[in-house]
Amino acid sequence: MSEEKPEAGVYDRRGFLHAGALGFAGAMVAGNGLDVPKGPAEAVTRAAEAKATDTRGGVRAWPDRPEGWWRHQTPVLSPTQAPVQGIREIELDVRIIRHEIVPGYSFHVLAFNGQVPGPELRLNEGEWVKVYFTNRTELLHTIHWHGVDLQYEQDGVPYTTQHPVMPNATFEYTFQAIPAGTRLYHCHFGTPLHMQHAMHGALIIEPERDPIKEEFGYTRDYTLVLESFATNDSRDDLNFMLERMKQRLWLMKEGLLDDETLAVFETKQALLEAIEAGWDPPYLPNRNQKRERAAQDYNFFAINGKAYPLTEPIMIRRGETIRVRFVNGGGLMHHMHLHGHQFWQVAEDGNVLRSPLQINTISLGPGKTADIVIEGYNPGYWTFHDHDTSRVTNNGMYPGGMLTMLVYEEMDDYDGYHPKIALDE
Ligand SMILES: [Cu+2]
Repeated sequence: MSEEKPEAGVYDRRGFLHAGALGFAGAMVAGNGLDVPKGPAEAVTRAAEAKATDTRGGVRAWPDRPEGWWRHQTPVLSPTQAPVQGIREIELDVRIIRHEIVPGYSFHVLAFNGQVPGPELRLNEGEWVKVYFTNRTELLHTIHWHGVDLQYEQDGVPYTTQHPVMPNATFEYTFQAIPAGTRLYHCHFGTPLHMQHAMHGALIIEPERDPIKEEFGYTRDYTLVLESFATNDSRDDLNFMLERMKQRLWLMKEGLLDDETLAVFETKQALLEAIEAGWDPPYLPNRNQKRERAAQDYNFFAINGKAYPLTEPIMIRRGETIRVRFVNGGGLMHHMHLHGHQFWQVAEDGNVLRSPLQINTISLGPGKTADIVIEGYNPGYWTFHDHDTSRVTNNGMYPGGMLTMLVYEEMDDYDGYHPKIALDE
């Protein structure tokens, strides 16, 4: 029979079932030929093996910790206190490239080190890092370190904490990697346009002791950067911005660039006086100037730079536990739903939750990160996708977009149904 699943009925549920839930879970799965205790004696043994706090839909506690263990290190902050020796050095640049998001379609993006998303940066909590950021475009940029407790002048907000990084210039960011957790970095200049033209990446700060690792013992660690693109407008948007920047650079070279041209004022009073004197701020409708748009017409949705069917599957084995880190680098809300499993949310915005939460759909607003742990107890091919199904499309065609799969390695040997590549259901 082709119905044979690999080792069906002998799933290793140890650690997944709770003593208190055993009767219910046993009754629930008995009719499905899945794993049930063979009798009272075995039930008692399994109950003893099961973790006291583990139950489906229930709670799970972290290992015993001293009071206040979840509080993060106090940052040193000032880069002047950075060590001269042993500081980690990272080079990042930004350039314009063409990026293929689905087979046969590519578009222009602003890419950190020529990659979409930018390279994943992995740091150890408390270590000092120096990031040399070089601008290889004719636009202006900065880098914001999202969720990092650093000195404000390293925070990458143009005209608030620094001047934007000019074409061909290099800016040095120096900070201590605090606090631990799944975080992100992104451009903060012309943010609606630049961040959503791929200037985003995962920033993972590893703690010295990780309660998630200690409690769940996961073996693989995946990062999924969620992205949304408005490719019909991107070429026009980029060209318009390049044109505007060229004008500014020419004016600057000629010594003609004043506050009003730049629309940057030293003080609020200076702005008010300029308006009083008849200056038109750029947001007036009668200026009729095309600007980067905060609300765009998104038509492609990606995970780690690729839309389905180019998305990479998440691999797992029966009995294995894996960690998945979500980083929402786009401008939309996403609701990632995994079929056939309850997973544990263990962290949000990089910070470990007071207790893990068992769910099957995780919602992330723009800039949010979340860490989940998946226990491999149900072999198969399992769809994992944004449940806002308008984002499971490529340029309006379903299926596509923000869709990947949890794949059990055992399925290689399975002679039943295997997934096809569908592009137009
Ligand atoms: Cu930028």
